Amino acid sequence: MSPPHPFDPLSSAEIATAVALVKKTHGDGVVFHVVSLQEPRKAVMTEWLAAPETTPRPARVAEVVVIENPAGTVYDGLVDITAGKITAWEKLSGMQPIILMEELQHVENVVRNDPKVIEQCVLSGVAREDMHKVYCDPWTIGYDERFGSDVRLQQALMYYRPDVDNTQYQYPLDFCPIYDGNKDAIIAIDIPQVRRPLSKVAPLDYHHLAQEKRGGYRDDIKPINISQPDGVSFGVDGNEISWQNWRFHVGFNYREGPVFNNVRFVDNGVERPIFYRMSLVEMVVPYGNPERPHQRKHAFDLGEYGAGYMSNSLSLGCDCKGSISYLDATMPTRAGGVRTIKNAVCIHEEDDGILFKHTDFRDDSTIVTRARKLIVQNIFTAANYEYAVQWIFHQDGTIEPNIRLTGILNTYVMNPGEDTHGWGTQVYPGVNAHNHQHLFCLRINPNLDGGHKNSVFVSDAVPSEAPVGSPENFYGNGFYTKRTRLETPNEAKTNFDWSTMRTWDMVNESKIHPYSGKPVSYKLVSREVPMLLPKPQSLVWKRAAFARHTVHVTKYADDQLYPAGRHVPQTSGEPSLGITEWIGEGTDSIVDTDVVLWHTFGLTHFPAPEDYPIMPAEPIVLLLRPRHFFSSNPVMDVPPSYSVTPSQILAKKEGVYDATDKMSTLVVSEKKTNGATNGNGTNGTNGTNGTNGSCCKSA
Ligand code: ABN
Ligand code: CU
Repeated sequence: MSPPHPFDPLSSAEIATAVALVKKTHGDGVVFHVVSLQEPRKAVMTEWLAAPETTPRPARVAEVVVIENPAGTVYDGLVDITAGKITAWEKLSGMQPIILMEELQHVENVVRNDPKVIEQCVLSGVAREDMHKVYCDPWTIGYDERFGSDVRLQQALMYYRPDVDNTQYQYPLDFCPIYDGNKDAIIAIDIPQVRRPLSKVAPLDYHHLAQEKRGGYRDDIKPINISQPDGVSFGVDGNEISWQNWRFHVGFNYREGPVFNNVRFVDNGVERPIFYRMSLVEMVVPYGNPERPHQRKHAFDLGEYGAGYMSNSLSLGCDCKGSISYLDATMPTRAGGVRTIKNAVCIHEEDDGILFKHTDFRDDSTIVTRARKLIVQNIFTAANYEYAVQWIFHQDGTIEPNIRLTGILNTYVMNPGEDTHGWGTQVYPGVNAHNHQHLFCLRINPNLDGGHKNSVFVSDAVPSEAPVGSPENFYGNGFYTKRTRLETPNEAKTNFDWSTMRTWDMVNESKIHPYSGKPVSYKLVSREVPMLLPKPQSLVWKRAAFARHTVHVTKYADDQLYPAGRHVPQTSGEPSLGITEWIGEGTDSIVDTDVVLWHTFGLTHFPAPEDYPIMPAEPIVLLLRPRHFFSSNPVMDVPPSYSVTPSQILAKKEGVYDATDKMSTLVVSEKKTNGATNGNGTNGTNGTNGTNGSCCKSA
């Protein structure tokens, strides 16, 4: 068997080797929170990538984070799997490693059997014998100053299901038990001053059984299918993907889910590096109700729980439609076993509308070319919410990170007629969904054209500074792009500016475009960029420093991956970990060097009844666009559906290029209405449709 690609995730055998080495040295009392590839150091990996045949293969190294019980001591180490030895082993204090689903699931049993919790359930209106109908979503506590960071804590958000098929989020309970993992016990219960008994409102459920009782499903949707009769146009070789001119490696880890390494684009036969590494590295979901204990409700879904750990097994024809390739993910279990998430990533193509088109109004000469896109998707479930993360590669060199939020609102019980004080919305009788934000952090390490020396600029669209009537701007219409190079991490703390439609350019200043005279660049276009609403000095502001600005830029360093810190549960934000530590004084030069761009984007969610009981997916779209990168439009060699030149029109169409899709069919409207009667939606009066060939011919 060929050795793994150095960016490949650890295999089951490698996880087993790392676990065995740790257990041999540290005993069977350890439980495993992380056993994951430590990607090769960039310097070593860059050498290997340049000459894989002749350069020694980088060692396979596992990052390992364990808790040694019964003391609950946390260790963070490295295991060199190739050499078969532990190479680093550090005892941590006041830090809690990522929380595991196994830990969360256990807490539900604990709360059901805890006498004080039972007492509160009964007070809320749950029958004592119905504790099996009580559920909880245990969240890591976030940070609670009463308990600090030394003991491992969870806050149990409590719910009730009258029937096992009822969604629990419509029956929240009003109190919140605190679970101590070291003691394996409930150590406190937060009880609000105003009590809110269990809602007795009839359920509104979303599963098919509930819908069938409500009258069933609509019957006016005809099938729509993606058909690729000649197979797909992408190649999957292990974790290396090639599609059209794209080449990249997709890794996967417990925390980020998919990781894109060594992203290149073949331009006229030459492979041009674009990004060394690109991934989602963190997200924070702060809730906006300041009343205790809701102030504590904010989740770091990647750093505290792990997008990889929470990944769904995607299924054919549902999560991904068409001709699909899948990648499995191999994760450790707490006991040191191996768990495979089948189909954790799906890869497929879709039609993407028109890539380009032009018709000359004089003579109907025309070209129309359809676009195709490649989607690499991962979906994870973070308790109530689903995040469908799509990385969409376009033929023109654009990469589109696209996240669809769906799933269920996090809810709290409310009394009839209760004032939400604006901190939430009654989305259903008795159900208060608090305001919150979903803020993601994208990390990009560019290496445009192989240069590990890049800079970042902000681009602002601005009017001329010269006043109307001045010689430079006499008519007042002048405007231009103001490009400002970000010289230091302090200067690079930049925010989206609606008034200038600000974008950010990652640039290789040593490669100048021959026509535009501008350096090759990739532009970040992102407009869903709410500012962090928790105030400066608030707990979230301190813990999620990456979310204070739309963009940060730091100098590259191996291991600076996670902007809220390597171990996120129960950090106090004092000091603020991750990006603030790395920025330090913020005065080092970030010009023409190996840089990392951190981008925070997302949305502020004011829940509404339409989000209930399950949210229709809401998309967030960003674009990474080549600018001054290609000599001209890089997709002119994509075969058009239809092309006819002026001379062919004059010569009555000899040699017309016609590759129109023979699967597409004409739908003729049964109803004849005045004016628009030709069935294809065009009115056929200006001569541009119906005369220039089969592509645009009317019926
Ligand atoms: N959204 C916080 C969360 C994620 C996973 C499990 C529990 C809670
Ligand atoms: Cu939301």
